Amino acid sequence: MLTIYHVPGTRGVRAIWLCEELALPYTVEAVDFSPEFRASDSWRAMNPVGKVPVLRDSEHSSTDDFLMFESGAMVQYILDRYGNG
Ligand SMILES: N[C@@H](CCC(=O)N[C@@H](CS)C(=O)NCC(=O)O)C(=O)O
Repeated sequence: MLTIYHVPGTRGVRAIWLCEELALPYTVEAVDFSPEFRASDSWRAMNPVGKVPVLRDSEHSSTDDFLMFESGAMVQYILDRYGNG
């Protein structure tokens, strides 16, 4: 399952749009866009540069979830892994 940590009106819509186009199951988690939250250790562990979006792929491996940032890279990842050509 793909989870997109997103703030409405920001770049996370790129990954959301692609999931819709590919008819992939995904969920959207709302992120607190405040500078304080984005500076927090918990968020920096998910996105070291403190921005949004973040993508989680819980089916990347049998042991660990896969986390990534950079929306353009997310699009490429989703296409490579789930685009089916
Ligand atoms: N190149 C990054 C840019 C990420 C980015 O700048 N996100 C904006 C929202 S669209 C953000 O978090 N801005 C807050 C900030 O720059 O402090 C990507 O495409 O994911």
